Amino acid sequence: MTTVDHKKIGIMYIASGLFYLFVGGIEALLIRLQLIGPNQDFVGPDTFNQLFTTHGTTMIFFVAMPILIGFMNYIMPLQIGARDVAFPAMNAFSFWLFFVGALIFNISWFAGGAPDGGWFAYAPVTLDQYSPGPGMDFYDIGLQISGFGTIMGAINFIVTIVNMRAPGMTYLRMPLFTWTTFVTSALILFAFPPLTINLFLLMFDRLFDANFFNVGEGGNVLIWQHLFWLFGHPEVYIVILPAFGIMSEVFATFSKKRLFGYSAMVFSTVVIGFLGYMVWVHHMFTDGLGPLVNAIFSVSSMLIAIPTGIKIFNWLFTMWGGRIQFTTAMLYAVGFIPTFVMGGVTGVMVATAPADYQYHDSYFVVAHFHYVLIGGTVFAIMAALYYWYPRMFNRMLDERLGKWNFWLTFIGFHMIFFPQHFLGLMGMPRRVFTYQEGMGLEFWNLVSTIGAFVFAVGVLILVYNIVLTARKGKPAPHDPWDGRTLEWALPNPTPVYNFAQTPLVKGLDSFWLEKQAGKSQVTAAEPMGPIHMPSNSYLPILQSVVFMIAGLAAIYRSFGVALLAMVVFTGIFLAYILEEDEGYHIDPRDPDSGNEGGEEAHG
Ligand code: HEM
Ligand SMILES: [Cu+2]
Repeated sequence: MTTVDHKKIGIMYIASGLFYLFVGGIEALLIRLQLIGPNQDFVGPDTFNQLFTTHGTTMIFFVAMPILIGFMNYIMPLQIGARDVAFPAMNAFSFWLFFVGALIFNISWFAGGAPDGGWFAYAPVTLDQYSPGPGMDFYDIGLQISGFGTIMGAINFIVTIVNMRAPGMTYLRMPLFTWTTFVTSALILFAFPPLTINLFLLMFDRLFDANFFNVGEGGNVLIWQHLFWLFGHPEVYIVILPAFGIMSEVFATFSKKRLFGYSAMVFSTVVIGFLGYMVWVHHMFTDGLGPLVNAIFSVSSMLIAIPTGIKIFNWLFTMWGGRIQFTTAMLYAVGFIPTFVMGGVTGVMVATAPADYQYHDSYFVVAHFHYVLIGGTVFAIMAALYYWYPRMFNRMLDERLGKWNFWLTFIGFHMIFFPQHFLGLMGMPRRVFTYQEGMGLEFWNLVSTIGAFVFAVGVLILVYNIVLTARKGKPAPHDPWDGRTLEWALPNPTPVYNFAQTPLVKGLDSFWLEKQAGKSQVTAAEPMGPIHMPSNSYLPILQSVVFMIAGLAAIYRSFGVALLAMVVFTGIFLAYILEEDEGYHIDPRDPDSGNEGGEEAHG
């Protein structure tokens, strides 16, 4: 818990994310049970509102983001030949802020009611007049705290990639996963501040009776929507770009070919990142902003289909003529293509402003974004787990269980969400806790709920696979997939200092190049010698806990306590800055110097 090692922090992120996947998954199953047939009162309207709000928020902020950030933490420094991220202690602090933020958000279930204003928390519905309980305060404070962690994490990754690449690792030799980490971090850096500002204004409205969103007093609710989607749309690219990165690695590795159109892939990543900022109003077509505004945002949204199409074709061409191995990771990558393309097609449909008056706030939109979020992000997370597991835990996940895992989640997924397109077109609105008999909605809702349980069984198989592997999995070789990038050049278990000698990079897919040249190791760029390591620290966790106390105190309106906690927080911060800590040195020639990483084998 005091660690500052990027690899352990990465695993902590992934483990927390998987835990919340469980929480968010239960919420989803409860939602589907409520909708299994017409006029049900399984959970009732109030709980239903809380369920869809916490489900959405949890899945985006506490599942998709931390798991992807976990992989970035573990893998990206290895791919660029670095020994850690640029600011290891700040990295730990980022993790603990995320952790306590997620905790605050979820405590709400046991402390007076969960938030119920939707993941987008539209004002004025979320002002205290209309959402009286503490629920939206938990949302507001929880997301602010975890958001600070995310922003710091992004800065850390950007500095790492700019400054800490091994000699020879030029920008256009960076693996695609590193590239997408880079662009995603830039997106976070620009997208999270609007959210933070919004949450801050909402906090003032709720806690201190300010009137930013109170129309009666001259406030403006459109501001919330603009700032939210100025964050919210880039956010969807924040969770899809790293997924594209993962898929690119998996396609190249299991086709035994260099990624087709590497530079086009990099270019389209950057273009998608940029365009991600130009389209936020497509979430607001029905606000009545006028035909010109709608037309501009319609066109800019559709433009995104172009770089995305480039990517799809490059992945297909990577497979073309390759020696394809259908491992579980590759199955997820292949299954991702048609699934994600369908999500993209419905994306262009909802981006057609006049048509969106019909689709908006219907189940059609729910189908759209689950096709991209599950078919894209979740499938990529699954692929990444199977692909990088041997690197992270020294064990191979069982491939036979992996196939079950894939097919059940793949079939279950389409069973849940394909019918939702029809439900939407038949007029079933989102976020409504029930529907009447005789409107033709019964059958597809039933199919959808059954699909949810098929999907859940698929995920449980993954859990079983992880438990089984921890108990009796065989030790993995250090390069089980005949990998192409630097992370596979390291011994297993990964030494604490990563590379005993910083590698010299000679081209794209540098480990592959060395193997082609008949070598089993990468060329070193420095002589063997002692390595400087940062010390562990308990301050990041302590500081985060103090911040959590401040947050909870604010939610309970004990402003004195909150203020005191913030003073302590600042005190710790100063103590940390003033503390003189030189770290320590490790000599890789010493036989058991790298073994500390071995503890991770047990999960
Ligand atoms: C070609 C690409 C895409 C286009 C043109 C597009 C367009 C749209 C539009 C117009 C909406 C608003 C629909 C409405 O509320 O009536 C929407 C909603 C949404 N999209 Fe996409 N989208 C695309 C790709 C993606 C991707 C890649 C993701 C995520 C990985 C995503 C996630 C979402 C989410 C979460 C919502 C719902 C937000 C909410 O109302 O709660 N979209 N999309
Ligand atoms: Cu959008």
